[in-house]
Amino acid sequence: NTAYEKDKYPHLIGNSLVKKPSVAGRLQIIKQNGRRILADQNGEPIQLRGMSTHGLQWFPQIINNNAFAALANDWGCNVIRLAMYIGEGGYATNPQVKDKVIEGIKLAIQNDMYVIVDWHVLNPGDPNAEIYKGAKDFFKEIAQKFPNDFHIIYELCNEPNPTDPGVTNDEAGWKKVKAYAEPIIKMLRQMGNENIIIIGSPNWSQRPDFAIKDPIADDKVMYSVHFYTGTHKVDGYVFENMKMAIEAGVPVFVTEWGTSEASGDGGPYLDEADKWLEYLNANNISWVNWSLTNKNETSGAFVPYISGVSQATDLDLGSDQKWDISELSISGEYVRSRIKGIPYQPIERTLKISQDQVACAPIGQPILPSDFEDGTRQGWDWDGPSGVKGALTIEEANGSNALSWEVEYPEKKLQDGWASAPRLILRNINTTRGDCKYLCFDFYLKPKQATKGELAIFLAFAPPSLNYWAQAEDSFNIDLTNLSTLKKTPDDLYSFKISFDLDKIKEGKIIGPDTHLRDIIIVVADVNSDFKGRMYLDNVRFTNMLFLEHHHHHH
Ligand code: IDC
Repeated sequence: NTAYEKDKYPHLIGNSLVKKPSVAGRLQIIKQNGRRILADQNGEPIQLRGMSTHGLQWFPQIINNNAFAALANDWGCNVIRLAMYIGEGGYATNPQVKDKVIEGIKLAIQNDMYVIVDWHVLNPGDPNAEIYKGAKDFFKEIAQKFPNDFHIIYELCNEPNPTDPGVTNDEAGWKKVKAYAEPIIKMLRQMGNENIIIIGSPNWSQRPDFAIKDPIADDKVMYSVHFYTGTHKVDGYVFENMKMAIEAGVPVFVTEWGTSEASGDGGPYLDEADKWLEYLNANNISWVNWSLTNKNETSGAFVPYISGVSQATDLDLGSDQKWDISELSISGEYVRSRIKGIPYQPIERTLKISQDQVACAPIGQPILPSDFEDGTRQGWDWDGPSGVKGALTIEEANGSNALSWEVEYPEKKLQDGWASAPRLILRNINTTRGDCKYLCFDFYLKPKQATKGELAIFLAFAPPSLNYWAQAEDSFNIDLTNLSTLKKTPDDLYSFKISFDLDKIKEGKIIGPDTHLRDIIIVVADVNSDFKGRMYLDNVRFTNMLFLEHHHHHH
């Protein structure tokens, strides 16, 4: 029983160039056969292989010594990437996330790994945008704390992209990225740092080829390439740009790639990953996989929480410093074997769930108001990251059809309350609010158990013009401790009339009468509750008529 990799993808086996910093020392770039590749202190080729954290503002728990030791020893990583988002609740609004980066650098050094400090430019897409103005001071501070430390690799901008204010996918866009990066490189060099510095490129770091004609004048600068194997195929656009750059002598570093689609979810697409890695390994290109999270998305390396199916893997794994393979996701198990250079022989997974294994009502056509009277889900479905993926059925509630599902929240609470929540999406409804002030719906509970905590219901839209995310400011909270004081429907359900004020949207965003709303998302999160039972949703609609009943909102 020989491993399939041997004949088909010989470069997937073995890891002799994946040298640790204690052996390889200070990195440099050497010229070999017209190409420029990464080398160790002796001028011998080296390949870095490792993992990226997820956004440290969301998953800081991965910054612990046991996890780093497991990655260095059991996984064989010689690099880890610390992804510090700036937007999306990152450094711009939550500067303490920097402390996680500093702690991560120390742990990487302690565990004999190189460490990439990633200024995670994502939204907006221009690294010169106002929100990113702290970049220079940030890198200065890190460089002062770790002067010329050879473990550190600086990644100045994760992914320049067109999101407004963004950079265009052309030479002009590349010039903007250069104009951002050059003063920071100059500062770091003047402070005496000889570290490798990595720069992203337009279109989500898919254009290292711009550096063929217009490189940055520094012999320790590399250019990142990012790909997701469900979206970017070998011989496709990203691959061809990368190959062209490599063959023209541009030093390339894959600081982020995933086995999923570009969204971070879908798949995993492992056959395509084999093809990419075969090329990267054969051509001495270093790579880092996205990402170290137990979020319910396929690119995540750890098993997520899914109600009735799996418990989330603890990112702080304890003192045996080894995650059991069954605690890794399919992607995590695959990537671990690719980092180690051993055959990928996946374990049997019994806890697999797929939409077509559960008997859902037919999905039907997206329509508002959603009254479910035609017996279909009228377009409603589980959203990708939903913590509940059981059957979505149509049941009678209070005398009419409603969308319904079972929920059981985990006993051991996750840091992110949304991760274990049922999360419903009405995709491609492509509607507007018009002159309506509210989005309303009827909601029912039939608990098997509900004695403590709260449920918090959230509403969001995906408007293309607002970065596909606009979340209602208020949540609708249901206190489970006093359920018994509430009146029930004749069919024994607790009944709630829920409304969201569309003039109150987070982050100062505005949904105008004509704002195109692609999707509607409803999340029923758990706030320290023990809720077990059934939920029902009915009559989702835009309206100006508010219910008369009293209910309470929270911020
Ligand atoms: C994704 C995360 C996802 C998160 C999203 C938005 O996986 O959980 O909701 O960001 O913040 C990138 C980015 C990286 C993305 C990743 C997957 O660098 O931040 O992470 N991706 O979408 N570029 C291409 C894909």
